[in-house]
Amino acid sequence: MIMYMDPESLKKEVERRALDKTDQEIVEKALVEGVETAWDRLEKQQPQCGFGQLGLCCNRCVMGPCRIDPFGGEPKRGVCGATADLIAARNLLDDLMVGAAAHSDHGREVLEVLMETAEGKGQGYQILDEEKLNLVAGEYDIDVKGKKKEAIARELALAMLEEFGTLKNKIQLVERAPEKTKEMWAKAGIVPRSVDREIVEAAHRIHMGVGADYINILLHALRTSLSDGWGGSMMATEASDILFGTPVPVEALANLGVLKKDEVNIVLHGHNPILSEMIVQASYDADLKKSAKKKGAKGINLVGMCCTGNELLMRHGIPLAGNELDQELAIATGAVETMVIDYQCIFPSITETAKCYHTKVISTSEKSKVPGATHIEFKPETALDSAKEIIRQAIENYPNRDANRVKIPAGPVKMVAGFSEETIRKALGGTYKPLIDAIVAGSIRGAVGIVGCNNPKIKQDYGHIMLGKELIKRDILVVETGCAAIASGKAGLLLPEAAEMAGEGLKAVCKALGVPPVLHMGSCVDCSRILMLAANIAKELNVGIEDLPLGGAAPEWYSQKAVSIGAYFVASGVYTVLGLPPKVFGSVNVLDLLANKLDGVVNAAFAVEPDPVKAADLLEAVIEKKRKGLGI
Ligand code: BF8
Repeated sequence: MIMYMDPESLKKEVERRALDKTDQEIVEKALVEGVETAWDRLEKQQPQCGFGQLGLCCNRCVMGPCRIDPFGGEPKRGVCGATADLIAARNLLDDLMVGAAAHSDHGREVLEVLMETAEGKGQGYQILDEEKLNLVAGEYDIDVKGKKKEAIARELALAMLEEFGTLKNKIQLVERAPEKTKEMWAKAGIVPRSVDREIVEAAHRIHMGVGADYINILLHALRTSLSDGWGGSMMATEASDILFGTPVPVEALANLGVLKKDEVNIVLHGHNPILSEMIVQASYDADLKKSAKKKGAKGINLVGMCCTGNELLMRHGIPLAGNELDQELAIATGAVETMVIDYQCIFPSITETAKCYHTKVISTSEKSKVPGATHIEFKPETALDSAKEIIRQAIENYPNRDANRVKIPAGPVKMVAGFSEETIRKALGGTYKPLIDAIVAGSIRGAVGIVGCNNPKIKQDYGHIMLGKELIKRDILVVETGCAAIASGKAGLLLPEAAEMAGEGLKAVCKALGVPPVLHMGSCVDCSRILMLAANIAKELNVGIEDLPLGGAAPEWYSQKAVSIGAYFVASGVYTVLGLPPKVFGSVNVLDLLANKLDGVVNAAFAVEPDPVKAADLLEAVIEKKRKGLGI
């Protein structure tokens, strides 16, 4: 279907949808060719349900669905008697626990692969970071002396897998937090007891007739989020580093221009690196390269999308095609032979988009099947064989590409990624002292973690880029993960030269170290790297994370995982600004708790501010307040 729009309206619509010029080119192509995207579907949903947006719709049981009058009229209670406060709090916990479950289940799968690798059953896997293996094993009291790395890895994988349902009533990695922060959690009664327990208990607590006190429900939300940030997500990061290597700075390219006109393009989309790492390995296979040539292609071009993309970027410099709203645009270039999906943040309609072109979608997880996709199931024992089969199918599909419908934007942007916590620490000489000195001297005022997604309710990347630029201008260092980091890659903020956009103090520090003012720290589970950065700085200063001049922001968030990340930032003492409102505005009490009262519990709270300049004002004010608190 071709869509007709007068040139002026088309231009306006394109500019309304995306900030990046290369994205705009393909947004326009999709509009002209009538390829439906998330922006179109958002439009078709208007007006969206007001009760839902306010968090006042309860669809939890079959006495309902119920809704509460937001203006204080009738009905004030659902059929069961639940109030607006309870309904909004339960809905929020529901979203958060789903997000925590997604991150943590991802972590569990990486640990299972670590286990199989240790037992010699994983095909193509190796233990690449022995230093980290030994360090983490030490935290679990595993004696490493005289043992082979496989034996250590087996014991460690078992110990970490045990964390999911541990009876110890504590998660080992939580011990990494500064003493003062842990005391704060103990006082609030939110120390996470095990990963699965908090998630299952959250599900229990939101069942009709269990928790009726919104405060109690929200405190459990904080505990559940901590079991994600300091548990499931942190284990995902650590196990991935042990298997695939801890990231070090790496140069790469970003935006849709990384697709190639004369090569077999394979987009790796989703979150878990366990299969995509094998696809990278398989892509070096001489026979596969030969068969690509036989089909008329010059080579095999792997590109990343979303957090699987971030994982591969951080460890191999695989180019990034884009972030969440780029998944349909990548297909709309007409140049993608195969999109390989694992799970999370994959549009359920991605196969419908693919039908508009020759693109084949290959699903790989038993948990994440999509109608219309070819399913090649990932199993650690046959991972490399599956990876080769996926590439083979992509090569087979190359001759089906219609050259007349291909448009690949010119000019991918250079970037530097790979800033793991360990890399940052090593670059500073093994201690955070130089960074702390710069913060004390005031050349760096503080740091903000910008994380999270795209959301078609906001011009793609606008929130991330405007806020990032505004913060670095004010000498605030920015660290990023997820789709926020990809946005910065596309915008050129991940280059040392971007220091020119920073204030004088930050610019001088970045130039001295040769680093960008915005540091790419990885995928969304790697928000745990941000936690470790904060924890290690706090420990050097003998304070809590909640005392540091830090902030968090999720300018374009959409997902349940982002709810969990935002909550564990706040629960860890990091004031966090959201660019879009969470679905709680129907309850004045829940809102007051999240925006104000939490401050008395964890020395941090949430704010909502869509305007990036005003969001920067809020973050700067908190950073200055915390500086004062530290006497600097
Ligand atoms: O986990 S930032 S859209 S891709 S949820 Fe998803 Fe959001 Fe992107 Fe990565 Ni995170």
